[in-house]
Amino acid sequence: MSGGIRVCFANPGTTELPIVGAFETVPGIKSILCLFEGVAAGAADGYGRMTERPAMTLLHLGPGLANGLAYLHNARRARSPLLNVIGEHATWHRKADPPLAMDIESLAHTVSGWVRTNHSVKALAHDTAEGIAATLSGQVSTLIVPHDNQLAAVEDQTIRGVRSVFDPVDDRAIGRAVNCLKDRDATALIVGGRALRQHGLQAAARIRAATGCDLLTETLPGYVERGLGLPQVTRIPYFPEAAVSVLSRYEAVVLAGAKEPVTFFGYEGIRSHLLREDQEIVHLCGLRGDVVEALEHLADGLRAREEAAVVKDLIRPNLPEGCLTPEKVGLTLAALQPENAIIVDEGLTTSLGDDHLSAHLPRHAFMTIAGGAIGYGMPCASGASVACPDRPVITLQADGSALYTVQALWTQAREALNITTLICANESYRILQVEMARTGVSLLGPHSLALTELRPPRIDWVKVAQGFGVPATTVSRAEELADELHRALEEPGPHLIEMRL
Ligand SMILES: Cc1ncc(C[n+]2csc(CCOP(=O)(O)OP(=O)(O)O)c2C)c(N)n1
Ligand SMILES: [Mg+2]
Repeated sequence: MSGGIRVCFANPGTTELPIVGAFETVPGIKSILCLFEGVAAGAADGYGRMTERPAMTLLHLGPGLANGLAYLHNARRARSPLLNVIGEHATWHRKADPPLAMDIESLAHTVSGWVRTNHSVKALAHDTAEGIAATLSGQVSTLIVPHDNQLAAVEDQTIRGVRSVFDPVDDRAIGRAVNCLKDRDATALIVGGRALRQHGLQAAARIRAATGCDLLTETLPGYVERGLGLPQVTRIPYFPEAAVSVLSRYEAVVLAGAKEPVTFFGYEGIRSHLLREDQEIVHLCGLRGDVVEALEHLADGLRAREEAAVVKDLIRPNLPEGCLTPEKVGLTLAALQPENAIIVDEGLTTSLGDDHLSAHLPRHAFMTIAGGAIGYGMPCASGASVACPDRPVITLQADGSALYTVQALWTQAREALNITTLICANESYRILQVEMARTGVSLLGPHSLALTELRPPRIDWVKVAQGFGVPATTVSRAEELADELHRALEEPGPHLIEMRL
């Protein structure tokens, strides 16, 4: 019946109550209450990133979906499989234009690769199967089900034919990539999407060993497997000058499951596209293609050997001491993160730039904000932990972003999830201050400060966390952070550590 769906992150209303009731009789789907639709969407995103299988959200009409959109946007950019199920008013009632009525489909199209309103009970199992299948190539599906169709008896409850469909590998594109990597001197392979998981990365490492190309990825990949036995993949830097300086050294780049790199914002005098016109770009496969298979074909086409050069030595940094800085936070995390950790990075200005340590650390999963809509960290960590309850999850969480979806802490406590949240309490929207400084503003005026400082009043993160049922402490020195992180990782259940930066 469930078509492979195991978990539903939900915030239901009256128009979804028949589905809530159905969970009582249909075994196999765990329902998890999230106290804001953005938390439900972000959690389903985290679940999808970890498992490559969709979780379901259950959202209430247009307003419920609207509340989830920012985090569905991140899921779309992360290419997460995710199924939204949204209740609609009963078909006969919709015409009356009741207060909560809204154009749900229009909202859904902004984030979904597949959208359907169910028009008959007979088609419900089929619609659900198609919606789930569409998620499997890495996209959001939205199924809108009118209340009367939810209530009607369904004869055929079997959800059949849930298969993933990738575009076939294009041999001519493989040939072009082989020639490009052989003939050109300075080349880069930019990998994205599913290529950032073990098999794709191993194929990429073979290609690098055979051709000497560099391995790069997008600035904000949705999911990367990192650590011993995997090649280090360099993220293209966030700021355009640094990104251009990394990319300008290549004669040619091959894009494998990644889009052509562009700047985050339009900065005066800087091109949107980070590659110059004279740099050759070869598209190995489109975003809907099977990028892992394409990379394996490319490696074979280059006669790349199986044993590729990957990092094998564990190197942990020494634990730093003294007042906490962003750099010391990164070092402490690298020194202590356990085998198989899941690192959810929304540290923003506290986390830019400690990637070079990661290849020598134990295996871990690493996730970023992908679509840039802040507040994804704690929800995404929640979903990742539901997907992988035995793996320790560490969320590096900027303070301003945390406040968008802070209710995720309650779900973490209720579900007893093994998540340690490290709040980067710099008490400001620091990145906006950095961006203002980039435009030449050296001293922030009162309006700029009013809109970028998070004090007064100071947010007391220990009380906030405790209020949601999560044990919490505060630290301001690196030694304290190491002690508290160690303790939090030892104890089951969620913890929060406020890092005063
Ligand atoms: C949903 C959404 N709203 C607003 C923004 C604009 N924005 C980007 S970063 C930022 C502030 C981030 O501050 P914080 O999370 O404290 O990180 P810091 O810069 O201090 O490291 C804002 C408001 C956004 N990217 N997404
Ligand atoms: Mg901040």
